[in-house]
Amino acid sequence: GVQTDEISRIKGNIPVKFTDHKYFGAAKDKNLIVIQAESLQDFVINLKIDGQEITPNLNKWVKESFYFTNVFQQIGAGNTSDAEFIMNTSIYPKGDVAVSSLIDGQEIPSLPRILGEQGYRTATFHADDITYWNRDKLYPALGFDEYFAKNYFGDEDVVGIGPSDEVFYQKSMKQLKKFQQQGQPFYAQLVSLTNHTPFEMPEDKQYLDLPAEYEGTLIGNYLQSVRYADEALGQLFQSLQDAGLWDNSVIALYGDHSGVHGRLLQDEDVKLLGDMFGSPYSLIDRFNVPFIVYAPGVSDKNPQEIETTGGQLDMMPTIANLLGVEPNYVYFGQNLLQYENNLLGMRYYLGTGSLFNNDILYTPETSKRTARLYNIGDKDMVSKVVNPEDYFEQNVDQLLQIYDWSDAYLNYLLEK
Ligand code: GP9
Repeated sequence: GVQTDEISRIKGNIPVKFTDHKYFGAAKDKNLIVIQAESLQDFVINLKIDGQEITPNLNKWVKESFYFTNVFQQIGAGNTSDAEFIMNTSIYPKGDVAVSSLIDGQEIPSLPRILGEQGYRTATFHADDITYWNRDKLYPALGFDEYFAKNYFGDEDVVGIGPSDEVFYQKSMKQLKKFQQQGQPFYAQLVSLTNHTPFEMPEDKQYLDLPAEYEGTLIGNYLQSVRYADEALGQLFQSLQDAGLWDNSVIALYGDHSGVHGRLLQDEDVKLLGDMFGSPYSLIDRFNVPFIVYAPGVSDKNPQEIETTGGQLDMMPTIANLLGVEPNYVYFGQNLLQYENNLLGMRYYLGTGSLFNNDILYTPETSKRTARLYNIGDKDMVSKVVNPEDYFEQNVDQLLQIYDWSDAYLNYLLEK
């Protein structure tokens, strides 16, 4: 649509047809399995502590995938549920209020709806109570045919809020196999749970041998918990292979939001992170979530690490393009395999008007004219006071227009 072209232009791209990309439809009619990984930050990928990988299974998998290394969270107060909303719509969330709390009976244009029109069966899986984050309203609004929540997953092997990721994936697999038997392509979203704050794992689920100074700290606990989440993912990947689903499914994974942040993060934790990275823990590290897309016959033949800056809004168009389905409504992200430039906003966790492009994160402080500026490449803070016009070709007000359009569109959808 016209507005989508205008959005591309504002981001600094020459608009091209969605269908003109070389990978458009490269994974046509494949199943789609999208894993939303709780509290997973990008820095753990390929990180080692005392020679031990934190995410050995993901590290292996990124080598046969498209791995987007500079994707940032864009959620608002709705945290995990906002991430689900963004993934399935490519519309900006509200910010200071969870989108799901405003939903009651509306029909939101979405990936489940457009895949449903293509003959896909759609389902979403999460082991918490369905009313948490108003998901009993959110999922039907997003057009999922079915959802599987706490009632289905039970209370076996509970860690923290719910059943362990191992149980979650095993029980989800039972349904995926049923879908497979019915011969209809499916879209399944799996929203994991175990790697949730405070990240305290029972002894038998701790796989890392941590250096003494990490033991019992937020960072040590987070690394153990992520290591467990990765172990469970490794089991899921094996099950998908054993079931014969690996070769006919696009499998995508992303982090919903940061895990190490806020009041729990003590000075000693920041130091431990800096020691591991060899550079200070910055806002870039905090908001950078992994986004990984595996498309059989496509990404495995030409695996890539893609550095284009992206946000959670970009995940839906990127995946839809591979599947060969063009969204039939206004969306605000872009296919990250197609466009090299980007411009995306974040609010709530950073002041409204915070923007990322390929080079910098710009975050206004007291006014639009003073800001902190971080370099995406080396993650450092560049300067305390900057004039955005020196860093963006576009005028900042024009950039913020994208928000206004997204908000106006969402308000219209919510009022219907
Ligand atoms: C709750 C779970 C975690 O059901 O998804 O949500 P969060 O606290 O991360 O928003």
